[in-house]
Amino acid sequence: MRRPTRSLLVAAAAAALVLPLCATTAANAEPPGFSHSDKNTLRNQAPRDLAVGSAVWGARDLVDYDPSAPTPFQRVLGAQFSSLTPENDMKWDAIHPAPDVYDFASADALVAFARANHQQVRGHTLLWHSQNPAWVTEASQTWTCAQARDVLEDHIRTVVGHFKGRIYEWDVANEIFQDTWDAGGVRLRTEANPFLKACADEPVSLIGDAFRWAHEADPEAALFLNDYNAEGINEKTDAYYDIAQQLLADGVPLSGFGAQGHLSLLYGFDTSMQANFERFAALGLQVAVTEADVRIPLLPGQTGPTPEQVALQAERYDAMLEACLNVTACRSFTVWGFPDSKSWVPGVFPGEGWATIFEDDFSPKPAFDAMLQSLREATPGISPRRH
Ligand code: 9MR
Repeated sequence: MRRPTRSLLVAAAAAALVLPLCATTAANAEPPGFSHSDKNTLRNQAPRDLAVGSAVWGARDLVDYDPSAPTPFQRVLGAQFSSLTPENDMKWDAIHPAPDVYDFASADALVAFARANHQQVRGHTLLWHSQNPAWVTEASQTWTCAQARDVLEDHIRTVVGHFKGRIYEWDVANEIFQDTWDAGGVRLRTEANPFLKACADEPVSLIGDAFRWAHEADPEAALFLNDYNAEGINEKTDAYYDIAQQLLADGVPLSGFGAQGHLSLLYGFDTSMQANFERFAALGLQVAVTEADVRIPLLPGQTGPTPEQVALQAERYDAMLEACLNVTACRSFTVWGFPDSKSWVPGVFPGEGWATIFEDDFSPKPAFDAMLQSLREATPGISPRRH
């Protein structure tokens, strides 16, 4: 438990009165003056055993990085977060565009940015049904399981090996279970995922080997299962709980379970999130919030979120962070990019948006303020950054 004692809470509340919050309502042309030494940043208020991260798309936002002249976005990214997740740069279509071609350029730029800013990197992702290159989609039509295994093994050994020692957590298997509303309900994606499809007779064996190959390529990295709609206790997380037990019983080097945390104000918050994390922690696993964002739906005629929606968004972000802070096995909490103009949400959910914790001018939203305050209360004072 990382919860503060009552007296620490009182002390933190008193400190909050004298320490100016970096949250302001002013719309600045320049980002607020965040710096690595700023006490009022997420990374510097986080408990020492919790990385606070953001997704970032290296190919779009980091390849031009000049440490002596960072962009406003890069300044905030470096100052606020102790961990980065490549939003797209380590996915198959980006990093393995042709059978014999690996392209590490933008992922390397991301890792270089992280090193320059004393940040860790979460790898994302090695086995997924989406964002596979055309050559995989085409070749997989005729794969035997042995062929699929060879292709996946080469990919995992090459990619994980390339970044050996520079990635602290890898999302090895992403979204491997269907949703309740998919045909067949919650079961392994043996149709949409080309690798699981080729090995539909023995998918768990393939998944286990994916973890084994990754572990052999980088024994220091913590290896995760990761999915959406996986915050609370539900049919999908029951399936993950079962497969995690099975993999562990088989001696598979599984280290953790990640709940992505893509929420919408259209739905209520599942208060069983902490209990869900606790049951995975009881298996000896780490847990993580890997892709947090909270999208806001607008009614017809509305041009922006209401103050009530913004306040509710802050509550939801903070509820996810609290679930993580309350479980010691939760070692990383990652938001899925910022500011709103860089978010994936409007492109996928028409009518919804405003999902991140920073305004487009990088002024912090109430969600940021709430998270900063919770981190401050969890461990009063400044915790050393993780390196
Ligand atoms: O944010 C990512 C977006 O830029 C891509 O276009 C999209 C393609 O599927 O993937 C988004 O990230 C996803 C992540 O990799 C896995 N969980 C869901 C995320 C949002 O779709």
